[in-house]
Amino acid sequence: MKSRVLVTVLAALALTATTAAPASAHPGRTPEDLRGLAHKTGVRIGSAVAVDPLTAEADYRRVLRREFTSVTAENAMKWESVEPERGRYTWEGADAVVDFARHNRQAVRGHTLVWHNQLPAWLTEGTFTDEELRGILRDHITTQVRRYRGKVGSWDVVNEVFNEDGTLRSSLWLTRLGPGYIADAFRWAHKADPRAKLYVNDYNLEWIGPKSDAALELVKGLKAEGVPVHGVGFQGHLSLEYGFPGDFADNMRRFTALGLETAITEIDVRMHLPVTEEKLAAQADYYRQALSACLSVRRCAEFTVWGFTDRHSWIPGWFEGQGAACLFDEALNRKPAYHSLLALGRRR
Ligand code: 9MR
Repeated sequence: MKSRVLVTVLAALALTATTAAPASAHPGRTPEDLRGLAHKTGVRIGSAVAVDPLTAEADYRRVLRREFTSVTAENAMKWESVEPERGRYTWEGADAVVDFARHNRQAVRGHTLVWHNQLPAWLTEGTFTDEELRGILRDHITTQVRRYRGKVGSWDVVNEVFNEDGTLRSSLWLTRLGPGYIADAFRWAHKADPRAKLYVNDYNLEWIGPKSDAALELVKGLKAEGVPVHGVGFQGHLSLEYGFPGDFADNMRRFTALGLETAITEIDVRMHLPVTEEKLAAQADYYRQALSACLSVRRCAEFTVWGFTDRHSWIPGWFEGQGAACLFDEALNRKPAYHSLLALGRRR
């Protein structure tokens, strides 16, 4: 009995040693920037990156470099970007993001290997047999993961595979290859880079409900079969309209209990325009609660925003009359949401 207790204590100590935040010399101080927050909390703070401003805008690069410890290509690693014609790979955009990250000591999250969107026409309009299609998916995953072996630390292997009711989304992959395409994708990715952390990623997964229940069942099943799945990404596209998902942390904990990492992979908090101080304050509170949820969960590895500036955000193009969803405004001024995140570092 005694030795079991000792083993438990030692195991707990080992866990603490690998997951706890590094001790800070100034525990009571607010970190200077998000990088400081990341170092204090042990959670990577990332942003999605768009290649055009990365190439063209020095102030965009400056903030990205100063604030973030991780980057995700917003579009440049998607299938239509990297393989616009069968077997002809175009890595310029993806390489630009990875090179920037390496120069600035940032981690890279790979997004995404298998999705139903942003597929090239040669693939969606092609006439392939099921077996050919399976080979095409395997080659695509293998080529992309190998190219960035050791450079991309985590991959969103499958993205948005669920419907809201928890059934699997009908897609080219499901229809033609059957549900086994998910396990195959993880196995192929793992073979191409055995050290990369491999994730299931989705939106509207933040609260407990049919969709997150289904994700939980999926990863449970994959793990039981020995499929190399390591984490679940909660995109976190939130809106002031719908309220903050109050059970976010409890939900994440269900995944942690399976031995998985979690991450908030694409957070933004949109609002109906015009911007008011009240809305900015409410938005700050959503961001704060989301990071708090992550910090309260063991092995929440990353908190990534889907673009850091309102100057370049997908929201206005997709939700009419909405926007201002990011941490920095269009002129790259820090918004209340930014300060609400930093303040969480004070107590660490
Ligand atoms: O931000 C991306 C936008 O520029 C693209 O036009 C869009 C196309 O589907 O994809 C956006 O990113 C999505 C991400 O890849 C997956 N989760 C939802 C994101 C917002 O739509």
